[in-house]
Amino acid sequence: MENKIAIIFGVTGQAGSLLLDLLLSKGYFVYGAARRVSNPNLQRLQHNLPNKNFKLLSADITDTSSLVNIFAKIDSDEVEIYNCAAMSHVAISFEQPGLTWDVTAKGHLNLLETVRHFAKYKSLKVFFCGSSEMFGSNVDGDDFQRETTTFTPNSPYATAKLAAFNLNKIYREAYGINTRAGIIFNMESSRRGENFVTRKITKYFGQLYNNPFLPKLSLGNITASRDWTHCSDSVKAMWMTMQAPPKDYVIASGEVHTVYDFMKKCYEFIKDKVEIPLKPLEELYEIDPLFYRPLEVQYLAGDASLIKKDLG
Ligand code: G4F
Repeated sequence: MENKIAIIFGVTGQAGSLLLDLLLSKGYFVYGAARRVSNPNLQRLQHNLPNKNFKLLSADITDTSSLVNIFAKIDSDEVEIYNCAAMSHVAISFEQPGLTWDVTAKGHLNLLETVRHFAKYKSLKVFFCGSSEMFGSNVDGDDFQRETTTFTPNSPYATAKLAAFNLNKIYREAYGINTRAGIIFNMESSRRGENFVTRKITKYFGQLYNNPFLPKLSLGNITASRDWTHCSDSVKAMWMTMQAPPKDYVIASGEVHTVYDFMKKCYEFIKDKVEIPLKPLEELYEIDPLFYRPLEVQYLAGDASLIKKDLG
């Protein structure tokens, strides 16, 4: 039997690289599209580089011609396209809103336009990584966010994701493009970038294990609540939506914790394992306003019952 074919944009990131692992394990042939950078950032997919079912291609989602070049190279009539490419750090989007929009919003538009033209010759399916940040601070009466909850984005990042999410829907309805989106709540793993809060905290406590005299950990708003899912589970959900008719789904755990709770859990995890007793938790961190955002999403809680009902 022939391999199924997939393209992952943003393959060097956390979600893209875990999706690559999943698709290769399912027997796909995968093209990974990555931007050329002077310092190679292939750590997350190093183990897959020798795999004969994986080909790394140079492309940038902000450059439509590079997308056309990729699609023209792929000699298959049926392709699954996953767009995980984004400027994904919410705080940084306040400092670099233009770049955030170029990559996250315009980038997805470039992809949709390219797919629209190639759809005449090939059967292409698209998945877009939308974000729970699109809800901003809006929750339904039961304190959950779901597919029907009104979006009230409050960062440049969230507006860019919402623009792309809306375009994705418009291209499905206007041109019949086989495209769907996940409204994805926070995804975490050991591959998470170190400037996201869970990895920043786990890295600190990992180092504290070896050196109990580390300087304090500086954090921002530790009262924020997030719905965290292991990213391997989130990418599995992405793949499942791709096997079903095109429809947008919340991808979430439904479990909510504060950043402080997360840190406390990490502290408790290593407390009994270290040889030199640790200081009390309250003496190990400090609040630095540098890590506050101009606007904060204080609470995210996803209701994933629709995807559970439709796709199990
Ligand atoms: O880990 P974070 O930076 O993730 P955030 O902002 O929730 O965004 C992530 O999840 C979104 C989905 O909901 C994605 F769309 C997005 O791409 C990204 O993957 O921050 C989590 C919370 C925030 O409330 C933040 O203010 O932690 C708070 N926080 C407190 N101290 C901190 C810090 N965040 C970071 N990054 N660094 C801190 O020192």
